[in-house]
Amino acid sequence: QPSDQEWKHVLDIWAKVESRLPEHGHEVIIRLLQEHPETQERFEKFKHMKTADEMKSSEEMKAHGTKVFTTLGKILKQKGNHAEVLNPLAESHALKHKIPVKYLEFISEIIVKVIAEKYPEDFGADSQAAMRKVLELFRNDMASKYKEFGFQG
Ligand code: HE6
Repeated sequence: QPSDQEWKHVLDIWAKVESRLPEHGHEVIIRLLQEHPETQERFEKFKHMKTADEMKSSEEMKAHGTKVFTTLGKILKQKGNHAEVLNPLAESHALKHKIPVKYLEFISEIIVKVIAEKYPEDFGADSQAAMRKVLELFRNDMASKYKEFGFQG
C-alpha cells in the first residue's frame, strides 16, 4: 500500500495536471492509440481515424480524454478507498469494452511519461515512483474486479 507521503506526491502533481486536464487527457489518449495501435481497435468512435493530426483536432477525442482523466482523478483522491468509482469502471471495461490489464499498463506508463514531460520541475524520481505505485494499485484492484466479473483480462 502506498504511504501517506506517496499519496501526497501523487495528489500534489495531480493538482497541476488539473490546471490543463482536458489537454493532458487528450494527449494521453492520442499517445495510447499511436504507441499501441491494438488499443485503437477497441474504440468504435475512434477506430476509423488514420493520423495523429486527425486525433489532435478531434473534439470527441478531447472529450474522451477529459472523461478518462476526470475519473482517474476521482479515484486518486480516494487514496485507495476507491471501490465506489472503480467498481463500475471495472465492470464496463471488463464486460463492455473488454480492455485487458495489459492495456491498463500501457496507459499507466504513458500517463507517467506525459506528466514528466509537462512538469519536469515538479515530478521528480520520488513522485514518479509514487505515481507508478498508485497506478499499480489501481490496476491490481481493476484486475481483481475483472476476475469477479469472469473476465480474465
Ligand atoms: Fe476507458 N473509459 N478508461 N479505457 N474506455 C473511462 C475511463 C475504453 C481507462 C483505460 C471509458 C480503454 C478503452 C478509463 C472507454 C470508456 C482504458 C471512462 C470514464 C469511460 C466512459 O465513461 O466512457 C482508464 C485508466 C480510465 C480511468 C482503454 C483501451 C484503456 C487503456 C471506451 C473503448 C473504451 C468506450 O467508451 O468505448
